Amino acid sequence: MSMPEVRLLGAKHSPYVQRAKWALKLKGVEYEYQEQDLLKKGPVLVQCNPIHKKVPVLIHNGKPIAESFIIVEYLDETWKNHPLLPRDSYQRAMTRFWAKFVEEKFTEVMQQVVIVDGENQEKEVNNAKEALEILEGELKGNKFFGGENVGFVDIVLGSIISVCLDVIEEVGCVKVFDSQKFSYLAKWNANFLEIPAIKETLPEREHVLRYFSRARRFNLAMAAKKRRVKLLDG
Ligand SMILES: N[C@@H](CCC(=O)N[C@@H](CS)C(=O)NCC(=O)O)C(=O)O
Repeated sequence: MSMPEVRLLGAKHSPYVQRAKWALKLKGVEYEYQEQDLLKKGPVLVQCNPIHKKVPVLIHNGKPIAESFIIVEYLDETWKNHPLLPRDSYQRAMTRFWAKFVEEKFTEVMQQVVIVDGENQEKEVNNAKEALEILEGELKGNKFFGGENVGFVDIVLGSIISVCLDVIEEVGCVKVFDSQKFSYLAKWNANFLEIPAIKETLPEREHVLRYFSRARRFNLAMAAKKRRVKLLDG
């Protein structure tokens, strides 16, 4: 049996995998999806992403590509319909700047919000709100960060706001997003979720919830254990 031209190694809960799924769907690329067990990584994942051993991995004509940003850019360069990054070099650079901003100042901060407690959590919640304020200012009244159509920044931000935010708020018992304060972003989220290719490919909330609940329990237990060891060491 011949191998499909495009394969995606993923995990149901993963916001990073979601980016690749959305880019593939928006471009109408047919692919075979292969769910990976991240607690017991199989040989295909290890071979295809030997450095990080993480998902997503896109395999195109037998050649693997890792890292969600790189995958989305690769898809955009290979399938020209529904462009996700602008053609103009300066606009492209700006798009990359904002995608990097979202990743470092929002996605990574929200990953912390869900696994820490107390003062540390408050600090991270404030950092996340600061990032949202900046994004609210950047979006202004535009429909999407990509203009009239969904683009790279929308996909990156959507993978966390539209997929994980309310789950993180529930699991971490915090409130980060105020839809009155961030009214442009709230409208943006509603517009984003209206797009058929986006809503048809959303992960089930239950998988995302299970993943973040487990991550919180595990990290809080590890932190408590470290505190106990420190106390015993005097
Ligand atoms: N920077 C990577 C992050 C990917 C990532 O963290 N993937 C997680 C799933 S949400 C993973 O594979 N984790 C397995 C592990 O850390 O061992 C990307 O953008 O693709």
